[in-house]
Amino acid sequence: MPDLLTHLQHDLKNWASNAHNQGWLTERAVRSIDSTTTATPGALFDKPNRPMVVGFFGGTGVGKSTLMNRFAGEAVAKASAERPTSREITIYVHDSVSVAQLPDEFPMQRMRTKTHANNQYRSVMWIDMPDFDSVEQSNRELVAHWLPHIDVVIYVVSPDRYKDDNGWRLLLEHGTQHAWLFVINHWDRGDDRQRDDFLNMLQSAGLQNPHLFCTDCSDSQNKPRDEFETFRDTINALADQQIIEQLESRGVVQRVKQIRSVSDNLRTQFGTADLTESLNPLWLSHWQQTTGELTDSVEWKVPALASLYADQEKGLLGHLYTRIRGRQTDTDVKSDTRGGIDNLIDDTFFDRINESVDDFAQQATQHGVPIRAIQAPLDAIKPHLRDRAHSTMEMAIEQSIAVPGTAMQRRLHRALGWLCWLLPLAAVGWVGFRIVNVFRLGANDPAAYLSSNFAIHSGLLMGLAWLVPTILFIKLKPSREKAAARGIRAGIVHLCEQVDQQVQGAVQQLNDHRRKHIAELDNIMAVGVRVDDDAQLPAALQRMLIQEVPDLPVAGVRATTHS
Ligand SMILES: Nc1nc2c(ncn2[C@@H]2O[C@H](COP(=O)(O)OP(=O)(O)OP(=O)(O)O)[C@@H](O)[C@H]2O)c(=O)[nH]1
Ligand SMILES: [Mg+2]
Repeated sequence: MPDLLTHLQHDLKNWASNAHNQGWLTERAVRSIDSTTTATPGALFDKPNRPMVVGFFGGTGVGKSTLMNRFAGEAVAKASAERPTSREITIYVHDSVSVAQLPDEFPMQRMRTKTHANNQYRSVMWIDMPDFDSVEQSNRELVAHWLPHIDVVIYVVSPDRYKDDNGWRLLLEHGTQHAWLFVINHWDRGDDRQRDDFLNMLQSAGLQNPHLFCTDCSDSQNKPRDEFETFRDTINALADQQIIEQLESRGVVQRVKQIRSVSDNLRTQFGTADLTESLNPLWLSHWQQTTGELTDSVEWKVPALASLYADQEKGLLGHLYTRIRGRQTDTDVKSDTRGGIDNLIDDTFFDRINESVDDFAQQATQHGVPIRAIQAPLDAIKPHLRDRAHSTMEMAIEQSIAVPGTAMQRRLHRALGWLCWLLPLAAVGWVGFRIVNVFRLGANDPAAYLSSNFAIHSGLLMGLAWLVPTILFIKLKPSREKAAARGIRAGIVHLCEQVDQQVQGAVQQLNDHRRKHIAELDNIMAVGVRVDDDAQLPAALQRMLIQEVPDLPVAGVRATTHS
Protein backbone atom coordinates (compact mmCIF):
# COMPACT_ATOMS: atom_id res chain seq x y z
CA MET A 1 0.00 0.00 0.00
CA PRO A 2 2.71 2.57 0.81
CA ASP A 3 4.25 1.63 -2.57
CA LEU A 4 1.00 2.63 -4.18
CA LEU A 5 1.26 6.10 -2.62
CA THR A 6 4.91 6.53 -3.60
CA HIS A 7 4.20 5.49 -7.19
CA LEU A 8 1.16 7.70 -7.33
CA GLN A 9 3.06 10.72 -6.10
CA HIS A 10 6.01 9.93 -8.38
CA ASP A 11 3.79 9.58 -11.48
CA LEU A 12 1.93 12.72 -10.59
CA LYS A 13 5.19 14.64 -10.22
CA ASN A 14 6.47 13.44 -13.60
CA TRP A 15 3.21 14.35 -15.19
CA ALA A 16 3.20 17.79 -13.55
CA SER A 17 6.76 18.60 -14.53
CA ASN A 18 5.93 17.68 -18.11
CA ALA A 19 2.86 19.92 -18.01
CA HIS A 20 5.05 22.63 -16.47
CA ASN A 21 7.54 22.35 -19.35
CA GLN A 22 4.69 22.92 -21.77
CA GLY A 23 3.61 25.97 -19.81
CA TRP A 24 0.40 24.58 -18.34
CA LEU A 25 1.46 24.53 -14.69
CA THR A 26 3.43 26.98 -12.62
CA GLU A 27 6.45 25.88 -10.63
CA ARG A 28 4.43 26.48 -7.48
CA ALA A 29 1.64 24.21 -8.68
CA VAL A 30 4.19 21.45 -9.33
CA ARG A 31 5.65 21.95 -5.85
CA SER A 32 2.19 21.58 -4.29
CA ILE A 33 2.54 17.84 -4.91
CA ASP A 34 5.37 17.79 -2.37
CA SER A 35 2.90 18.78 0.31
CA THR A 36 1.15 15.43 -0.08
CA THR A 37 2.12 12.61 2.24
CA THR A 38 3.14 9.16 1.15
CA ALA A 39 4.50 8.02 4.52
CA THR A 40 2.31 5.70 6.57
CA PRO A 41 2.82 4.03 9.96
CA GLY A 42 2.96 0.65 8.21
CA ALA A 43 6.09 1.75 6.31
CA LEU A 44 8.04 1.68 9.60
CA PHE A 45 7.74 -2.09 9.92
CA ASP A 46 8.96 -5.11 8.01
CA LYS A 47 6.18 -7.45 9.04
CA PRO A 48 2.46 -7.09 8.40
CA ASN A 49 1.53 -7.73 12.04
CA ARG A 50 2.66 -4.49 13.48
CA PRO A 51 1.89 -2.56 16.64
CA MET A 52 -0.34 0.48 16.70
CA VAL A 53 1.79 3.63 16.57
CA VAL A 54 0.66 6.07 19.23
CA GLY A 55 2.33 9.47 19.43
CA PHE A 56 2.17 12.22 22.06
CA PHE A 57 1.69 15.55 20.44
CA GLY A 58 1.36 18.94 22.12
CA GLY A 59 2.97 22.18 23.20
CA THR A 60 5.96 22.34 25.46
CA GLY A 61 5.44 21.54 29.12
CA VAL A 62 1.94 20.08 28.77
CA GLY A 63 3.30 16.79 30.10
CA LYS A 64 3.78 14.53 27.05
CA SER A 65 6.96 12.93 28.35
CA THR A 66 5.47 12.61 31.84
CA LEU A 67 2.42 10.81 30.42
CA MET A 68 4.56 8.40 28.43
CA ASN A 69 6.69 7.67 31.48
CA ARG A 70 3.52 7.01 33.40
CA PHE A 71 2.45 4.43 30.81
CA ALA A 72 5.89 2.86 30.87
CA GLY A 73 6.07 2.92 34.64
CA GLU A 74 9.64 4.16 34.35
CA ALA A 75 11.51 7.29 33.25
CA VAL A 76 11.80 6.46 29.56
CA ALA A 77 11.60 10.01 28.25
CA LYS A 78 13.21 13.02 29.81
CA ALA A 79 10.60 15.10 31.59
CA SER A 80 11.37 18.25 33.50
CA ALA A 81 10.52 21.85 34.18
CA GLU A 82 13.16 22.95 31.66
CA ARG A 83 11.56 24.36 28.43
CA PRO A 84 11.57 22.76 25.94
CA THR A 85 12.67 19.52 27.54
CA SER A 86 12.42 16.90 24.81
CA ARG A 87 14.65 17.56 21.82
CA GLU A 88 14.45 14.05 20.48
CA ILE A 89 11.95 11.35 19.64
CA THR A 90 11.64 8.66 22.28
CA ILE A 91 10.26 5.35 21.16
CA TYR A 92 8.99 2.90 23.70
CA VAL A 93 8.32 -0.45 22.09
CA HIS A 94 8.03 -4.13 22.91
CA ASP A 95 11.27 -5.99 22.29
CA SER A 96 9.55 -8.43 19.92
CA VAL A 97 8.87 -5.64 17.44
CA SER A 98 11.43 -4.95 14.74
CA VAL A 99 11.40 -1.49 13.30
CA ALA A 100 12.45 -1.40 9.66
CA GLN A 101 15.03 0.91 8.16
CA LEU A 102 13.78 4.43 8.83
CA PRO A 103 13.50 6.95 6.01
CA ASP A 104 16.66 8.93 5.24
CA GLU A 105 15.30 12.23 6.48
CA PHE A 106 14.97 10.79 10.00
CA PRO A 107 17.85 12.09 12.12
CA MET A 108 18.93 8.96 13.96
CA GLN A 109 20.95 10.87 16.53
CA ARG A 110 17.69 12.48 17.60
CA MET A 111 15.92 9.24 18.25
CA ARG A 112 16.05 7.11 21.36
CA THR A 113 14.54 3.66 21.44
CA LYS A 114 13.70 1.94 24.68
CA THR A 115 12.42 -1.61 24.47
CA HIS A 116 10.40 -3.39 27.12
CA ALA A 117 8.95 -6.83 27.79
CA ASN A 118 5.61 -5.62 29.13
CA ASN A 119 3.03 -7.74 27.29
CA GLN A 120 0.33 -5.27 28.16
CA TYR A 121 1.82 -2.97 25.51
CA ARG A 122 2.90 -5.63 23.04
CA SER A 123 0.70 -4.12 20.32
CA VAL A 124 1.48 -0.47 21.02
CA MET A 125 4.50 1.54 19.96
CA TRP A 126 4.70 4.72 22.01
CA ILE A 127 6.36 7.78 20.60
CA ASP A 128 7.12 10.85 22.66
CA MET A 129 7.69 13.87 20.45
CA PRO A 130 9.16 17.27 21.15
CA ASP A 131 6.74 20.18 21.25
CA PHE A 132 5.30 21.22 17.86
CA ASP A 133 5.33 24.92 18.71
CA SER A 134 8.92 24.88 19.80
CA VAL A 135 11.19 27.88 19.61
CA GLU A 136 13.55 25.37 18.04
CA GLN A 137 12.90 24.93 14.32
CA SER A 138 14.53 21.47 14.36
CA ASN A 139 11.97 20.29 16.94
CA ARG A 140 9.12 21.33 14.69
CA GLU A 141 10.73 19.60 11.71
CA LEU A 142 11.20 16.43 13.74
CA VAL A 143 7.49 16.40 14.61
CA ALA A 144 6.56 17.03 10.96
CA HIS A 145 8.71 14.06 9.85
CA TRP A 146 7.19 11.70 12.36
CA LEU A 147 3.57 12.75 12.28
CA PRO A 148 2.66 10.82 9.06
CA HIS A 149 3.97 7.63 10.71
CA ILE A 150 1.53 7.84 13.60
CA ASP A 151 -1.79 5.98 13.70
CA VAL A 152 -3.21 7.54 16.83
CA VAL A 153 -2.19 11.06 17.77
CA ILE A 154 -2.63 11.84 21.46
CA TYR A 155 -3.23 15.56 21.44
CA VAL A 156 -2.12 16.71 24.88
CA VAL A 157 -3.08 20.12 26.23
CA SER A 158 -3.04 21.74 29.62
CA PRO A 159 -5.96 23.67 31.13
CA ASP A 160 -4.23 26.96 30.53
CA ARG A 161 -3.06 26.19 26.97
CA TYR A 162 -5.76 24.24 25.20
CA LYS A 163 -6.53 27.14 22.85
CA ASP A 164 -3.10 27.07 21.31
CA ASP A 165 -3.15 28.37 17.73
CA ASN A 166 -0.35 26.21 16.34
CA GLY A 167 -1.64 22.93 17.71
CA TRP A 168 -5.13 23.72 16.51
CA ARG A 169 -3.85 24.55 13.02
CA LEU A 170 -2.04 21.23 12.86
CA LEU A 171 -5.16 19.42 13.99
CA LEU A 172 -7.18 21.07 11.22
CA GLU A 173 -4.48 20.39 8.63
CA HIS A 174 -3.89 16.76 9.47
CA GLY A 175 -7.23 15.96 11.03
CA THR A 176 -8.40 13.40 8.49
CA GLN A 177 -5.01 11.68 8.26
CA HIS A 178 -4.99 10.21 11.77
CA ALA A 179 -7.10 8.93 14.61
CA TRP A 180 -7.15 11.35 17.56
CA LEU A 181 -7.29 11.02 21.34
CA PHE A 182 -7.38 14.11 23.54
CA VAL A 183 -5.89 14.65 26.94
CA ILE A 184 -6.11 17.63 29.23
CA ASN A 185 -3.13 17.04 31.51
CA HIS A 186 -2.25 19.07 34.57
CA TRP A 187 -5.88 18.41 35.56
CA ASP A 188 -4.94 19.12 39.17
CA ARG A 189 -5.18 22.75 37.97
CA GLY A 190 -8.15 22.40 35.62
CA ASP A 191 -11.87 22.87 35.99
CA ASP A 192 -14.91 21.42 34.23
CA ARG A 193 -15.68 24.61 32.29
CA GLN A 194 -12.37 24.22 30.50
CA ARG A 195 -13.16 20.62 29.69
CA ASP A 196 -16.56 21.63 28.24
CA ASP A 197 -15.03 24.47 26.31
CA PHE A 198 -12.37 22.19 24.83
CA LEU A 199 -15.03 19.63 23.93
CA ASN A 200 -16.97 22.32 22.09
CA MET A 201 -13.85 23.23 20.16
CA LEU A 202 -13.33 19.62 19.18
CA GLN A 203 -16.90 19.28 18.04
CA SER A 204 -16.50 22.33 15.84
CA ALA A 205 -13.50 20.58 14.25
CA GLY A 206 -15.67 17.64 13.21
CA LEU A 207 -15.34 15.31 16.20
CA GLN A 208 -18.85 14.67 17.48
CA ASN A 209 -18.01 12.55 20.49
CA PRO A 210 -14.25 12.58 20.96
CA HIS A 211 -12.36 10.56 23.56
CA LEU A 212 -11.22 13.22 26.01
CA PHE A 213 -9.32 12.28 29.16
CA CYS A 214 -8.35 14.58 31.98
CA THR A 215 -5.19 13.42 33.68
CA ASP A 216 -3.34 14.51 36.72
CA CYS A 217 0.32 13.49 36.63
CA SER A 218 1.38 15.56 39.62
CA ASP A 219 3.26 13.98 42.50
CA SER A 220 0.16 14.15 44.67
CA GLN A 221 -1.02 10.83 46.13
CA ASN A 222 -4.67 11.76 46.08
CA LYS A 223 -5.94 12.25 42.52
CA PRO A 224 -9.72 11.87 42.54
CA ARG A 225 -10.23 13.49 39.14
CA ASP A 226 -7.50 11.61 37.30
CA GLU A 227 -8.75 9.58 34.29
CA PHE A 228 -5.44 7.97 33.41
CA GLU A 229 -6.71 4.40 33.94
CA THR A 230 -9.61 4.85 31.49
CA PHE A 231 -7.17 6.44 29.08
CA ARG A 232 -4.85 3.43 29.32
CA ASP A 233 -7.73 0.95 28.94
CA THR A 234 -9.00 2.75 25.84
CA ILE A 235 -5.59 2.54 24.17
CA ASN A 236 -5.15 -1.11 25.06
CA ALA A 237 -8.62 -1.89 23.73
CA LEU A 238 -7.79 -0.17 20.47
CA ALA A 239 -4.50 -1.99 19.99
CA ASP A 240 -6.20 -4.83 18.23
CA GLN A 241 -4.77 -6.25 14.99
CA GLN A 242 -7.97 -5.74 13.06
CA ILE A 243 -8.27 -2.11 14.14
CA ILE A 244 -4.63 -1.52 13.28
CA GLU A 245 -5.25 -2.84 9.76
CA GLN A 246 -8.34 -0.69 9.45
CA LEU A 247 -6.35 2.33 10.59
CA GLU A 248 -3.60 1.56 8.09
CA SER A 249 -5.92 1.20 5.11
CA ARG A 250 -7.91 4.25 6.16
CA GLY A 251 -4.61 6.17 6.37
CA VAL A 252 -3.78 5.14 2.80
CA VAL A 253 -7.22 6.14 1.56
CA GLN A 254 -6.89 9.51 3.27
CA ARG A 255 -3.50 10.07 1.67
CA VAL A 256 -4.86 9.11 -1.74
CA LYS A 257 -7.69 11.58 -1.13
CA GLN A 258 -5.15 14.23 -0.25
CA ILE A 259 -3.17 13.52 -3.44
CA ARG A 260 -6.44 13.52 -5.37
CA SER A 261 -7.44 16.89 -3.99
CA VAL A 262 -4.07 18.31 -5.09
CA SER A 263 -4.47 16.69 -8.51
CA ASP A 264 -8.03 18.05 -8.80
CA ASN A 265 -6.61 21.45 -8.12
CA LEU A 266 -3.95 20.98 -10.80
CA ARG A 267 -6.64 19.79 -13.18
CA THR A 268 -8.51 23.09 -12.87
CA GLN A 269 -5.51 24.83 -14.47
CA PHE A 270 -6.47 23.13 -17.75
CA GLY A 271 -9.96 24.62 -17.78
CA THR A 272 -13.16 22.80 -18.49
CA ALA A 273 -14.20 23.98 -21.94
CA ASP A 274 -12.90 22.84 -25.29
CA LEU A 275 -10.31 25.44 -26.28
CA THR A 276 -11.01 25.42 -30.00
CA GLU A 277 -14.62 26.33 -29.27
CA SER A 278 -13.74 29.26 -27.07
CA LEU A 279 -10.55 30.51 -28.75
CA ASN A 280 -11.36 30.20 -32.46
CA PRO A 281 -14.22 32.73 -32.47
CA LEU A 282 -12.04 35.04 -30.37
CA TRP A 283 -9.18 34.70 -32.84
CA LEU A 284 -11.38 35.15 -35.90
CA SER A 285 -12.88 38.43 -34.77
CA HIS A 286 -9.47 39.64 -33.61
CA TRP A 287 -7.79 38.65 -36.88
CA GLN A 288 -10.51 40.13 -39.04
CA GLN A 289 -9.70 43.49 -37.55
CA THR A 290 -5.96 43.03 -38.06
CA THR A 291 -6.48 41.90 -41.67
CA GLY A 292 -8.31 45.18 -42.36
CA GLU A 293 -5.49 47.15 -40.76
CA LEU A 294 -2.83 45.27 -42.71
CA THR A 295 -4.59 45.77 -46.02
CA ASP A 296 -5.03 49.47 -45.33
CA SER A 297 -1.42 49.84 -44.27
CA VAL A 298 -0.05 48.59 -47.62
CA GLU A 299 -2.69 50.06 -49.92
CA TRP A 300 -0.64 53.14 -50.74
CA LYS A 301 2.25 50.98 -51.97
CA VAL A 302 0.10 48.91 -54.34
CA PRO A 303 0.03 51.28 -57.40
CA ALA A 304 3.82 51.63 -57.45
CA LEU A 305 4.35 47.87 -57.36
CA ALA A 306 1.60 47.27 -59.92
CA SER A 307 3.23 49.73 -62.33
CA LEU A 308 6.49 47.78 -62.03
CA TYR A 309 4.61 44.74 -63.29
CA ALA A 310 3.04 46.79 -66.08
CA ASP A 311 6.56 47.85 -67.11
CA GLN A 312 7.44 44.24 -67.77
CA GLU A 313 5.20 44.30 -70.87
CA LYS A 314 6.22 47.16 -73.09
CA GLY A 315 5.84 45.76 -76.56
CA LEU A 316 8.46 45.96 -79.26
CA LEU A 317 8.74 49.71 -79.38
CA GLY A 318 8.91 50.07 -75.65
CA HIS A 319 11.70 47.49 -75.43
CA LEU A 320 13.54 49.19 -78.25
CA TYR A 321 13.21 52.50 -76.51
CA THR A 322 14.52 51.25 -73.20
CA ARG A 323 17.41 49.45 -74.98
CA ILE A 324 18.38 52.63 -76.76
CA ARG A 325 18.21 54.54 -73.47
CA GLY A 326 20.28 51.73 -71.99
CA ARG A 327 18.09 51.65 -68.96
CA GLN A 328 16.42 48.41 -68.03
CA THR A 329 16.78 44.83 -69.04
CA ASP A 330 14.22 42.10 -68.21
CA THR A 331 16.32 41.02 -65.25
CA ASP A 332 16.36 44.56 -63.96
CA VAL A 333 12.57 44.65 -64.08
CA LYS A 334 12.34 41.28 -62.29
CA SER A 335 14.62 42.39 -59.49
CA ASP A 336 12.61 45.63 -59.29
CA THR A 337 9.38 43.71 -58.74
CA ARG A 338 11.08 41.45 -56.18
CA GLY A 339 12.29 44.52 -54.30
CA GLY A 340 8.83 46.01 -54.65
CA ILE A 341 7.24 42.98 -52.95
CA ASP A 342 9.82 43.13 -50.16
CA ASN A 343 9.03 46.78 -49.73
CA LEU A 344 5.31 46.02 -49.58
CA ILE A 345 5.53 43.22 -47.00
CA ASP A 346 8.39 44.66 -45.01
CA ASP A 347 9.47 44.23 -41.36
CA THR A 348 6.71 46.56 -40.15
CA PHE A 349 4.13 44.39 -41.87
CA PHE A 350 5.34 41.23 -40.12
CA ASP A 351 5.85 43.04 -36.82
CA ARG A 352 2.18 44.01 -36.97
CA ILE A 353 1.22 40.34 -37.56
CA ASN A 354 3.39 39.17 -34.62
CA GLU A 355 1.98 41.88 -32.42
CA SER A 356 -1.56 40.81 -33.28
CA VAL A 357 -0.74 37.15 -32.56
CA ASP A 358 0.72 38.17 -29.18
CA ASP A 359 -2.39 40.23 -28.40
CA PHE A 360 -4.48 37.18 -29.09
CA ALA A 361 -2.32 35.11 -26.71
CA GLN A 362 -3.01 37.69 -24.00
CA GLN A 363 -6.74 37.59 -24.68
CA ALA A 364 -6.67 33.79 -24.50
CA THR A 365 -5.43 34.00 -20.90
CA GLN A 366 -8.83 35.44 -19.99
CA HIS A 367 -10.26 32.08 -21.05
CA GLY A 368 -8.08 30.37 -18.48
CA VAL A 369 -5.23 29.40 -20.80
CA PRO A 370 -1.84 29.94 -19.12
CA ILE A 371 0.16 32.46 -21.12
CA ARG A 372 3.22 30.17 -21.39
CA ALA A 373 1.10 27.33 -22.77
CA ILE A 374 -0.34 29.38 -25.63
CA GLN A 375 2.67 31.57 -26.27
CA ALA A 376 4.95 28.62 -27.09
CA PRO A 377 2.98 27.19 -30.07
CA LEU A 378 2.26 30.71 -31.34
CA ASP A 379 5.93 31.69 -31.14
CA ALA A 380 6.75 28.53 -33.07
CA ILE A 381 4.65 29.59 -36.07
CA LYS A 382 6.04 33.12 -36.30
CA PRO A 383 9.16 32.27 -38.37
CA HIS A 384 7.04 30.26 -40.83
CA LEU A 385 4.73 33.18 -41.46
CA ARG A 386 7.55 34.96 -43.29
CA ASP A 387 9.00 31.91 -45.03
CA ARG A 388 6.62 31.57 -47.94
CA ALA A 389 5.24 35.10 -47.95
CA HIS A 390 7.27 36.28 -50.93
CA SER A 391 6.40 33.34 -53.19
CA THR A 392 2.72 33.59 -52.13
CA MET A 393 2.64 37.21 -53.24
CA GLU A 394 4.44 36.47 -56.54
CA MET A 395 2.12 33.61 -57.34
CA ALA A 396 -1.00 35.68 -56.63
CA ILE A 397 0.24 38.52 -58.84
CA GLU A 398 1.28 36.16 -61.70
CA GLN A 399 -2.08 34.44 -61.52
CA SER A 400 -3.93 37.71 -61.69
CA ILE A 401 -1.81 39.01 -64.56
CA ALA A 402 -2.43 35.76 -66.44
CA VAL A 403 -6.16 36.56 -66.55
CA PRO A 404 -6.38 40.37 -66.68
CA GLY A 405 -9.67 42.24 -66.79
CA THR A 406 -13.13 40.79 -66.60
CA ALA A 407 -14.26 37.73 -68.61
CA MET A 408 -16.31 40.05 -70.86
CA GLN A 409 -13.32 42.30 -71.51
CA ARG A 410 -11.18 39.31 -72.34
CA ARG A 411 -13.78 37.89 -74.75
CA LEU A 412 -14.14 41.23 -76.53
CA HIS A 413 -10.40 41.61 -76.77
CA ARG A 414 -10.04 38.13 -78.24
CA ALA A 415 -12.77 38.90 -80.79
CA LEU A 416 -10.99 42.12 -81.75
CA GLY A 417 -7.83 40.10 -82.24
CA TRP A 418 -9.67 37.97 -84.76
CA LEU A 419 -11.11 41.02 -86.49
CA CYS A 420 -7.62 42.53 -86.79
CA TRP A 421 -6.84 40.07 -89.51
CA LEU A 422 -10.35 38.96 -90.62
CA LEU A 423 -11.51 42.44 -91.64
CA PRO A 424 -8.39 43.38 -93.67
CA LEU A 425 -8.57 39.92 -95.26
CA ALA A 426 -12.22 40.46 -96.23
CA ALA A 427 -11.36 43.89 -97.65
CA VAL A 428 -8.44 42.44 -99.61
CA GLY A 429 -10.76 39.63 -100.83
CA TRP A 430 -13.38 42.04 -101.95
CA VAL A 431 -10.88 44.32 -103.73
CA GLY A 432 -9.23 41.25 -105.30
CA PHE A 433 -12.62 40.00 -106.45
CA ARG A 434 -13.36 43.34 -108.11
CA ILE A 435 -9.98 43.41 -109.87
CA VAL A 436 -10.33 39.83 -111.14
CA ASN A 437 -13.90 40.56 -112.26
CA VAL A 438 -12.90 43.69 -114.19
CA PHE A 439 -9.97 41.77 -115.67
CA ARG A 440 -12.41 39.05 -116.82
CA LEU A 441 -14.85 41.57 -118.25
CA GLY A 442 -11.94 43.32 -120.02
CA ALA A 443 -11.63 40.33 -122.40
CA ASN A 444 -14.99 41.19 -124.09
CA ASP A 445 -15.45 44.81 -123.16
CA PRO A 446 -12.49 47.07 -123.71
CA ALA A 447 -14.34 49.77 -121.77
CA ALA A 448 -14.07 47.77 -118.53
CA TYR A 449 -11.74 49.84 -116.46
CA LEU A 450 -10.92 50.42 -112.78
CA SER A 451 -10.28 54.06 -112.19
CA SER A 452 -7.83 55.60 -109.75
CA ASN A 453 -10.88 56.24 -107.59
CA PHE A 454 -11.16 52.49 -107.11
CA ALA A 455 -7.51 52.28 -106.16
CA ILE A 456 -7.85 55.05 -103.59
CA HIS A 457 -11.04 53.70 -102.10
CA SER A 458 -9.72 50.16 -102.04
CA GLY A 459 -6.62 51.37 -100.28
CA LEU A 460 -8.73 53.30 -97.79
CA LEU A 461 -11.04 50.34 -97.23
CA MET A 462 -8.17 47.97 -96.57
CA GLY A 463 -6.43 50.52 -94.37
CA LEU A 464 -9.53 51.13 -92.28
CA ALA A 465 -10.32 47.41 -92.12
CA TRP A 466 -6.94 46.95 -90.48
CA LEU A 467 -6.64 50.16 -88.52
CA VAL A 468 -10.00 50.26 -86.76
CA PRO A 469 -9.90 46.76 -85.18
CA THR A 470 -6.19 47.15 -84.45
CA ILE A 471 -6.70 50.42 -82.59
CA LEU A 472 -9.64 48.96 -80.71
CA PHE A 473 -7.58 45.82 -79.98
CA ILE A 474 -4.83 47.91 -78.44
CA LYS A 475 -7.11 50.27 -76.61
CA LEU A 476 -9.46 47.69 -75.20
CA LYS A 477 -6.70 45.40 -73.98
CA PRO A 478 -7.40 44.57 -70.23
CA SER A 479 -4.98 46.54 -68.08
CA ARG A 480 -1.98 44.56 -66.85
CA GLU A 481 -1.37 47.17 -64.20
CA LYS A 482 -4.85 46.80 -62.83
CA ALA A 483 -4.50 43.03 -62.91
CA ALA A 484 -1.20 43.30 -61.00
CA ALA A 485 -2.85 45.58 -58.42
CA ARG A 486 -5.66 43.08 -58.00
CA GLY A 487 -3.09 40.27 -57.65
CA ILE A 488 -1.19 42.24 -54.99
CA ARG A 489 -4.36 42.68 -52.94
CA ALA A 490 -5.24 39.02 -53.41
CA GLY A 491 -1.71 38.12 -52.27
CA ILE A 492 -2.16 40.11 -49.04
CA VAL A 493 -5.46 38.30 -48.46
CA HIS A 494 -3.70 34.94 -49.04
CA LEU A 495 -0.99 35.87 -46.56
CA CYS A 496 -3.62 36.76 -43.99
CA GLU A 497 -5.37 33.44 -44.63
CA GLN A 498 -2.10 31.60 -44.10
CA VAL A 499 -1.62 33.33 -40.73
CA ASP A 500 -5.20 32.47 -39.84
CA GLN A 501 -4.68 28.80 -40.70
CA GLN A 502 -1.41 28.60 -38.78
CA VAL A 503 -2.90 30.18 -35.65
CA GLN A 504 -5.94 27.93 -35.81
CA GLY A 505 -3.56 24.99 -36.17
CA ALA A 506 -1.67 26.17 -33.07
CA VAL A 507 -4.94 26.46 -31.11
CA GLN A 508 -5.86 22.94 -32.22
CA GLN A 509 -2.46 21.68 -31.09
CA LEU A 510 -2.88 23.47 -27.77
CA ASN A 511 -6.24 21.84 -27.27
CA ASP A 512 -4.81 18.42 -28.17
CA HIS A 513 -2.07 18.93 -25.58
CA ARG A 514 -4.64 19.97 -23.02
CA ARG A 515 -6.72 16.88 -23.66
CA LYS A 516 -3.64 14.66 -23.55
CA HIS A 517 -2.54 16.08 -20.18
CA ILE A 518 -6.02 15.63 -18.71
CA ALA A 519 -6.27 12.07 -20.03
CA GLU A 520 -2.85 11.23 -18.59
CA LEU A 521 -3.81 12.71 -15.23
CA ASP A 522 -7.08 10.77 -15.18
CA ASN A 523 -5.13 7.65 -15.99
CA ILE A 524 -2.66 8.23 -13.14
CA MET A 525 -5.41 9.01 -10.65
CA ALA A 526 -7.53 6.01 -11.61
CA VAL A 527 -5.94 4.02 -8.77
CA GLY A 528 -8.16 1.43 -7.30
CA VAL A 529 -8.18 1.92 -3.55
CA ARG A 530 -10.93 0.21 -1.66
CA VAL A 531 -12.61 2.83 0.50
CA ASP A 532 -13.97 1.38 3.71
CA ASP A 533 -16.88 3.36 4.95
CA ASP A 534 -15.84 4.86 8.29
CA ALA A 535 -19.35 4.10 9.53
CA GLN A 536 -18.43 0.37 9.38
CA LEU A 537 -15.54 0.85 11.81
CA PRO A 538 -15.92 0.03 15.53
CA ALA A 539 -17.69 2.77 17.49
CA ALA A 540 -14.64 3.47 19.69
CA LEU A 541 -12.57 4.06 16.57
CA GLN A 542 -15.21 6.18 14.85
CA ARG A 543 -15.10 8.57 17.80
CA MET A 544 -11.44 9.24 17.00
CA LEU A 545 -11.84 10.05 13.31
CA ILE A 546 -12.45 13.32 11.56
CA GLN A 547 -14.34 12.78 8.31
CA GLU A 548 -13.93 16.23 6.96
CA VAL A 549 -12.40 19.23 8.61
CA PRO A 550 -14.78 22.19 8.55
CA ASP A 551 -13.44 25.46 7.25
CA LEU A 552 -12.63 27.04 10.60
CA PRO A 553 -10.77 30.30 11.08
CA VAL A 554 -7.62 29.44 13.02
CA ALA A 555 -7.18 33.08 13.98
CA GLY A 556 -10.28 32.77 16.15
CA VAL A 557 -8.32 30.69 18.61
CA ARG A 558 -5.82 32.54 20.74
CA ALA A 559 -2.59 31.13 22.06
CA THR A 560 -3.38 32.50 25.46
CA THR A 561 -4.74 31.17 28.67
CA HIS A 562 -8.36 30.49 29.40
CA SER A 563 -9.74 32.78 32.03
N1 LIG B 1 1.25 19.68 38.45
C1 LIG B 1 1.44 18.90 37.41
N2 LIG B 1 2.64 18.87 36.84
C2 LIG B 1 2.83 18.06 35.77
C3 LIG B 1 1.79 17.27 35.27
N3 LIG B 1 2.29 16.59 34.19
C4 LIG B 1 3.56 16.97 34.04
N4 LIG B 1 3.92 17.86 34.98
C5 LIG B 1 5.20 18.55 35.07
O1 LIG B 1 5.31 19.46 34.01
C6 LIG B 1 6.66 19.59 33.57
C7 LIG B 1 6.76 19.37 32.13
O2 LIG B 1 6.49 18.03 31.81
P1 LIG B 1 7.07 17.32 30.52
O3 LIG B 1 6.55 15.92 30.53
O4 LIG B 1 8.52 17.50 30.39
O5 LIG B 1 6.39 18.14 29.39
P2 LIG B 1 6.55 17.90 27.84
O6 LIG B 1 5.22 18.09 27.28
O7 LIG B 1 7.21 16.62 27.55
O8 LIG B 1 7.47 19.12 27.42
P3 LIG B 1 8.49 19.21 26.22
O9 LIG B 1 9.33 18.00 26.21
O10 LIG B 1 9.24 20.46 26.43
O11 LIG B 1 7.66 19.31 24.99
C8 LIG B 1 7.44 18.55 34.35
O12 LIG B 1 8.14 19.20 35.38
C9 LIG B 1 6.39 17.64 34.93
O13 LIG B 1 6.79 17.09 36.18
C10 LIG B 1 0.51 17.30 35.92
O14 LIG B 1 -0.44 16.65 35.57
N5 LIG B 1 0.39 18.14 36.98
MG1 LIG C 1 8.88 16.09 26.55
